[in-house]
Amino acid sequence: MGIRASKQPKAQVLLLGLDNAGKSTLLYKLKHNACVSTVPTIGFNVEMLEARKNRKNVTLTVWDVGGQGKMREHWKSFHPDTAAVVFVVDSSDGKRLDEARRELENTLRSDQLWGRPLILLANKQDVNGALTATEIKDKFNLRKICSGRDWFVQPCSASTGFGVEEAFRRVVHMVKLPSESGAMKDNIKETVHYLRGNSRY
Ligand code: G3D
Ligand code: MG
Repeated sequence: MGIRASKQPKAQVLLLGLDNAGKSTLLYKLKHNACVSTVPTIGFNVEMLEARKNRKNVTLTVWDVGGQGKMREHWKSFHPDTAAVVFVVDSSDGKRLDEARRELENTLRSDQLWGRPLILLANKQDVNGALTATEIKDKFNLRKICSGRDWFVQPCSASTGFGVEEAFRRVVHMVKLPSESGAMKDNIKETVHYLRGNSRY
């Protein structure tokens, strides 16, 4: 089983967004279909999710990196080998939209993320008065800041599960699998090692 698993195509997905956007809630909803109570992520969470793509089993390694101000400088440590970026926005928090947009723009400027698809999740759609996915798309000027890459905006609620499966399907559809020659090898151990070596958190 271990041998078969290691031959499966793998890709790394980076789950980003401001603190409190709902990243960890989303990750655990995807992994366990459960609504778990979260605490602010200090450092990162990582989960491996299985999916089917091109009639093959694939493994997506999803990194959920803490979104608090001091953590954001570490986001770039995760850029190498990222095959898709999922950016989670709290659609009910209009006051922090500009801050979220700036962080997304900074992320997309990274050379290491050139051409990688972006899936923007307009989360917390269950909250009354939440901005719609279209409003967020327009406020973020996504058409402009995503030129040169595939992108998609998905409304969802990590709490209720609304839109979460669709979001995952979209990620699987858009993620570019590394060549099976191992050009982008599974590097959880290496990345953890790197982060520990550079860690100040
Ligand atoms: P983060 O990992 O992006 O920092 P969390 O965010 O997943 O820790 O979630 C932060 C808070 O938002 C949590 O509430 C969580 O329950 C809530 N949340 C996440 N997704 C949704 C959603 O879709 N709808 C609503 N209404 N709330 C959501 P607490 O109260 O535990 O801080
Ligand atoms: Mg978190």
